[in-house]
Amino acid sequence: MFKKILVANRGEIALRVQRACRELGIKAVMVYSEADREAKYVKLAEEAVCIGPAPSPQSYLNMPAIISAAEVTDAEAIHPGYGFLAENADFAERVEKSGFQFIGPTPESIRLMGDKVSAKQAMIKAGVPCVPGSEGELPDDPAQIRRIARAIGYPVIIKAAGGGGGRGMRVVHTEAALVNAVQMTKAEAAAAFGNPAVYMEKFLQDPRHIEIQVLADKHRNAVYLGERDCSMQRRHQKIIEEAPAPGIPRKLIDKIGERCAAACKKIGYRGAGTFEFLYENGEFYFIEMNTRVQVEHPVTELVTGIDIVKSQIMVAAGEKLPFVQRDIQLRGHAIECRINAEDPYKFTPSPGRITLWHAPGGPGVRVDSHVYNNYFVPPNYDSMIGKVIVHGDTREQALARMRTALLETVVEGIHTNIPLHRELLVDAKFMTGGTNIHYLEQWLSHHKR
Ligand code: MV4
Repeated sequence: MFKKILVANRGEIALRVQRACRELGIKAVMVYSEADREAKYVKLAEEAVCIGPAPSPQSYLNMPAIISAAEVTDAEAIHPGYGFLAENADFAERVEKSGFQFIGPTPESIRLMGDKVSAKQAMIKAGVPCVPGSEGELPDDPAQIRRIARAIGYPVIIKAAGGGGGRGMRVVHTEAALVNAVQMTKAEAAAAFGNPAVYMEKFLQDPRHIEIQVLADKHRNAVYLGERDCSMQRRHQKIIEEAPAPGIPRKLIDKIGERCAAACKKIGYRGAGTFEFLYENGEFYFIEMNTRVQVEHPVTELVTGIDIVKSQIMVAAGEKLPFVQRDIQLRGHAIECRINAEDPYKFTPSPGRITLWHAPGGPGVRVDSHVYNNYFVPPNYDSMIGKVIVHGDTREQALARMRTALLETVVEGIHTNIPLHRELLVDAKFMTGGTNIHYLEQWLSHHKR
């Protein structure tokens, strides 16, 4: 096992990885920007290295600074967390070329999944069901483009191979708008991702966003850890996630999960990963794979009892997964509410000093946050300041525990989205379960504040 790991991230996930290291008896080296100098997880660390000024391009995205920090502290491995460099294949490659273990998949896997066209082709080959669409990249010939769209049927969606997470997509409803839309998307993709390649899919109108968590080791063992429902989102920012997904037959999830685990074995995937699906009319359609630990991993940890971050570290060190598929049993229901420093209805960022912080507690309540009394939320980064996660025997119990937890939570000095969460937790449709990806935006449009 590693003796020392460098944590190349900030905020709640940096603290989450530090906690996993402590549990494993591994020393964690924290890196921090000038804006995060006062963070408690930095003070709490036996070692910490300043990697640059507040703007992330000069600190958390600064590859030479991070690799140098690993060199001077004699770390053996680097955990990238999520965001920043977590899905940067060139970073993973530079980490390994410098003699460190990257805690995540190989650069080849990251590259394969980073290109959404090659990702989809790999998944089709591995037997994972995908959205009907073009066979790979779209050709330039307008007649061929029209032929492909006719075969798929309108509406279609044009997506950039270099995109993902909602970037570089365009919905097309008619043939009249098609060729221009393809050209526009290609031009935007070339500018944004340095890759003009685009592909086409049938546009699904009212899907849910369901994702499957996987874990794989370096010995071709792979398991799936059930699913998460991440449909409650606005502008591709998830705000509530839960496991299991309400109302989806377990047999169907198991069938898809088996395919995901088999795909991992087939491509030699290792580490934690997430297969993102759209779910509509009882069918799953793969859209993308995330090659990192995700913000919402705790709901899966609570229903499976498996520590995903510890598992990432153990498999990176070459250990075999200590469980097989039949060992993985789901228990109860978990819900996560992301707490953002923002206006709850206008969504404008609300950085600044937190004059009072009181975290909730009690049975089945978990708080993943780096925040404390008098903490200053820097304006330079993502607005998420923590997550409240609850576990109950049933979804109803989890909902009740979340309502109590958010009633107990006190954040003064800045605005947060807690008032929005409190309203959603008593919303009749959400309480029934199974709302789709458009629900929150529709709800907001007629709950004007
Ligand atoms: C789609 C889709 C409908 N049909 N693909 C957006 C993020 C990216 N991961 C894929 N996305 C979508 N792809 C087809 N063929 C609708 C979305 C989409 C979406 C997906 C998941 C969660 C939220 C979303 C919000 C808007 C659109």
